[in-house]
Amino acid sequence: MRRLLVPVLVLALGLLVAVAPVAAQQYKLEFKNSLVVGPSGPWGEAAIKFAELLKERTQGRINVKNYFAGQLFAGKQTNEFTLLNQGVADFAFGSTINWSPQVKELNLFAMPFMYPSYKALDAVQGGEPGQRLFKIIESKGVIPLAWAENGFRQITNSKRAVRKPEDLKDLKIRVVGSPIFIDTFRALGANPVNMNWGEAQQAFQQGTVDGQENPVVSVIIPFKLWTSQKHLTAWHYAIDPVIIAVSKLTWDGLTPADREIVRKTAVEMAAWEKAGARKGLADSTAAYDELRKNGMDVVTLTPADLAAFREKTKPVYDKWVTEVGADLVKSAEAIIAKTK
Ligand code: X2X
Repeated sequence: MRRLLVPVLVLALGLLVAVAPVAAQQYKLEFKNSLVVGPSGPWGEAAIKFAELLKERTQGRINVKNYFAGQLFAGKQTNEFTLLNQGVADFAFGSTINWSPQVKELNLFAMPFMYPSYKALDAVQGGEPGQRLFKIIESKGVIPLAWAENGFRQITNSKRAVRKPEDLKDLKIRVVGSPIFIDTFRALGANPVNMNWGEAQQAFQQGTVDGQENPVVSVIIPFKLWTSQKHLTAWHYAIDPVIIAVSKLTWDGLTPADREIVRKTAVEMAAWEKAGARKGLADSTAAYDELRKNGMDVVTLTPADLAAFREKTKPVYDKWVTEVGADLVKSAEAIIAKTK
């Protein structure tokens, strides 16, 4: 009897270890989260809260370290998706623009003058196109958890007020390395140049480029772009969502209970961040007032002004319908039309 007991106990113990969920000590000590921006502004602040909440909610099992300002991808922002796919980054709070070289369907949000309102954007993200995009991302080894936001992108420059396409003529405008932006700014008669965000800030200071385009609350205010950019035109020509995502390699290593905590926390943080990115824009003029207070001149456009920009960029829109996928664009257009 006694002879039997020991091997049975050993066997039982072995089984217990084999079926036990991944224990805390089996997780790596640090999960890396990638961001292109710094810690200030809603985008960075949401990442800080995300790390704090995950640590608390998993009793320290999931310890996220935020790598701000493109540290993980050495400044090359269009590499972020690949890092996630390879598991070099565990998480990212990533702009869809930066991921669009690997997921070309994400150019759906950069189609010139497609989104008339936040309502239209939310309906597209919450509807069929949003679900389809999440499936495409997942098929590429990245698990998208929730839609957050950089925001509607507005044009700024150091030279002159922009009210009509001709005002952009020959202005050297920094854009992200996603080809749709080169197409759009060429169509408008400007001189677009690709540049990573880190280098771009130096270029603004040195005056080697004239302008750029970025959202007011998430980027222009936290980065104090008024130190180099005098004129802003609120033309809402493209929207830039942020997706909170996790590498599939990382996700597969988490227990089901921890995955649930991660998903829930990402959804909460995305909603919090989206509200922050829209604050002073959707509900008041506070964000524009802040720019004016800092010496910027803010131009708003009439529907007739906007029509001139839309007309100039129509060939770009038409070209990118095919690049993005006609089906996907149609699906989004139908949803947008219903929100008007
Ligand atoms: O580089 C930019 O312009 C930024 C910060 O908006 C993105 O990451 C797309």
